[in-house]
Amino acid sequence: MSEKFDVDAPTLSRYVMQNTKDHELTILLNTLATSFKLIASAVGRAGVAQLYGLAGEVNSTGDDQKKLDVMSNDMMINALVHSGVCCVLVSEENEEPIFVPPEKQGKFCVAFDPLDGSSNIDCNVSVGTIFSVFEKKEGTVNDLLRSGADCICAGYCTYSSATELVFTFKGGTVEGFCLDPTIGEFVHTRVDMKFPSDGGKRIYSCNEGNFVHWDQPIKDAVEEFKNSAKPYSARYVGSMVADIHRTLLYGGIYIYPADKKSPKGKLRCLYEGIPMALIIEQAGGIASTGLFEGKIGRVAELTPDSIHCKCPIIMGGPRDVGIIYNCYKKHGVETPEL
Ligand code: AFP
Repeated sequence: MSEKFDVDAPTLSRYVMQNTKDHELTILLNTLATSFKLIASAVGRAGVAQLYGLAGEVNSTGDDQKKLDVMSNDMMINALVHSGVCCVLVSEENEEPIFVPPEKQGKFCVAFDPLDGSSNIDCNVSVGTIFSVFEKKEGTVNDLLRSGADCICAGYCTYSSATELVFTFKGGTVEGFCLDPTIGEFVHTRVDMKFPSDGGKRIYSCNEGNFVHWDQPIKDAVEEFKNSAKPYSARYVGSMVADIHRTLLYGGIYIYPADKKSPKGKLRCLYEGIPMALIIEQAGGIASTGLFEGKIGRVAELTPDSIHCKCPIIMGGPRDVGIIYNCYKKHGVETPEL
């Protein structure tokens, strides 16, 4: 019987309670986990519940909102507002920040993309939620417009063949939890996740349709990936959560660089760049901006100048980020030490 039933389930709540003495942070993570269960359920039932398709609105970033985008957003906002531990919320789906009513306010500010990659949803390709957490200072949006170095917790949840939550506390390890549908709990399945130290699988991941817009060093590096003695495989889902989850587990490199068409890149700094950078770095990888506004820096050190601002992203291990840096060096660009 004990082979089939876990009599000592290492749940998310247990992990969080054991690893932080902060009760409000425990409530926050449980609240987030509840929203992820709700979103997973909606994504899983999208076909039968006729949730595919557009809601008829355009979101803060100019994308058409899907019905599931709207639902996922409502699920997260309702859960976080009523948690009693949040103060300011920023969602990809809302142009303006959301201020929690004073009687329900707590000490956290949370930025999130409730359903990232949702243009993939109607054909059942993986989607995910990404979040970053900051501590309240003045209770305004400025609390979120701070360096990624001030982010106290970051993570993502992927809705795919399994629902999996990966998160890290500032300066901590990266931990993975799978939703066990038989008990409705996230169970600790990946302990101290590490980016493969040898760089892992030789995979490059990017939207190569943007090739003509890229700077020469990025074009050269991608050509090098393809033409090396052992050519890299191309893998690109177009859902950041899926592409980063694969990169973290298998290795390789994921890039969405700044280019002539999008000088700041495409991805959103607060709820895509910074949280993913924290996870990649704390798992032992590199999260670089590539050449951005005249220099190459760490995504995790960026300070967003507005809640929906963008940033370029180059994420991988030293083996592959090094190939990109060498291409920059050949064009006279100073590169950080790896
Ligand atoms: P959607 O949520 O509109 O599908 O955008 C997804 C996303 O923000 C990120 O998850 C992907 O990695 C990236 O955009 C894909 O962008 P391209 O379609 O330009 O490749």
